[in-house]
Amino acid sequence: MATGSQTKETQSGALVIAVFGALLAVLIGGVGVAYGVRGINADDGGGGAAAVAAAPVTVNMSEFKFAPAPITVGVDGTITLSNIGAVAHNFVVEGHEDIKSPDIQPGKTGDISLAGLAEGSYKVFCNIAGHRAAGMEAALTVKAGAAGTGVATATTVLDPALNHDSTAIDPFALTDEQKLERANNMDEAMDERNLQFPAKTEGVGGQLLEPRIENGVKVYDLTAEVVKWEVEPGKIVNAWTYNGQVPGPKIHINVGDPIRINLTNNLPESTALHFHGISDIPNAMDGVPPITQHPIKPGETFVYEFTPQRPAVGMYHSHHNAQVQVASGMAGELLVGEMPIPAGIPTPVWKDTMNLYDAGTIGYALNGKSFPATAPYTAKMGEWFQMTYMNEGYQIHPMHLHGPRQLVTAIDGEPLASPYWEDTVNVAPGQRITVLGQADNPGAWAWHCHILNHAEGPQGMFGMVTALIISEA
Ligand SMILES: [Cu+2]
Repeated sequence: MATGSQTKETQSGALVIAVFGALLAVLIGGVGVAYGVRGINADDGGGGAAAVAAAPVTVNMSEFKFAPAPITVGVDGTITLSNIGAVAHNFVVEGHEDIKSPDIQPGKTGDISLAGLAEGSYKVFCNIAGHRAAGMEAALTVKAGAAGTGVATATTVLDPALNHDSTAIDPFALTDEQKLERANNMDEAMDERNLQFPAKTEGVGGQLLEPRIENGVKVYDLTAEVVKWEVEPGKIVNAWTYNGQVPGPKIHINVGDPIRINLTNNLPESTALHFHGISDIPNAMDGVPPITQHPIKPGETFVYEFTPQRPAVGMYHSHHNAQVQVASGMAGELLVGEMPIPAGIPTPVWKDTMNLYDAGTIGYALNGKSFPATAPYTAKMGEWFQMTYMNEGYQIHPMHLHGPRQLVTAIDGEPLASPYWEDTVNVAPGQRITVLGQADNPGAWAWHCHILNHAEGPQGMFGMVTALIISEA
């Protein structure tokens, strides 16, 4: 009778309040931080009329430096920060941490006012984890009448072939020795990042969820909640999750299993759960507000109940404000039955799923983690393995495995009559593509999205990159 009903979870009311209290604290904290940021001109309204504002100085930010460096600016000056790099950067004055820009995304600019900073010498740096250590700091001189001093040297050379290098230096004009030094610096910065793989982070997504059996029904409890999630070392985001995991817990059932999913909404907004790829579902269980159900309000629990009669490679995900909720984590796998293995191929030693993320708070990631925190896969020579890609992002991702070829055996859970070989498998948003591979060449093989700005830049590898490590049998 509970099927499809929306009930207030009175027992967990206290918990809901506690969670909301915590969320509120986070929100208030966020506001506090925002107010703590000084002098960021969102727009300035045009009517700033700052009495004697010095002319702005432009500082380019890239991996991992400020240019020009040193920076000279007049008293009460303003610096225009321009991120010409490939990842977010910010600008903090050491010892005056209230003078801090927000994180400025690649391609964006923002102004920071140094009003109140007395004449003198300072150090500035980017406080994003690892950036200062990689060299992203510069000397800053505040000097009366010096406004504009920095501008003259801030020549911008924007050329992708130069790795967005923004200094006034033309790398092609360097001496051989200087070129080598430049290469060494860049390679060292890349190594520092790349060699962390596989880096440890807090939190593991996609853990198998065991059901509770009630009168022959497999019962699963899912809670939609926002948690702190470490995407890569030091990069902690507000992830929108099921049970605090990105991706959500794995649900594996057999064909004909009656299942019940109790979804409790602890989000600060409504939600609903859709079972993507499970086609033989009662319409009322399809999870699409307002067409098949009312949105599940904060604090409410909705019960989904159905019995799949066909094998399926499904994804469960939010179907309410999905652009935010799904992209920021709220997705998981729902597998019904087993994918048949083509004749002549032995049973794979492992079957796994790679959930592709590319947006929201998670960004470019495999199974909720971004390189170097992605998990490597292993196999011994001769072994077969099965991977199912599931795309929960906004974009297509051509998934490329070095070494073993990929035998595409199923698309969206439908086994192919004629499986085919590819080394790069396009996975569109919403698609599930299943491949088999055989460990046939020992070594550590890169496994990554081949849209290169999802995978590798001047700072090294990032995002949608992992590895398959094949050892001798
Ligand atoms: Cu991609």
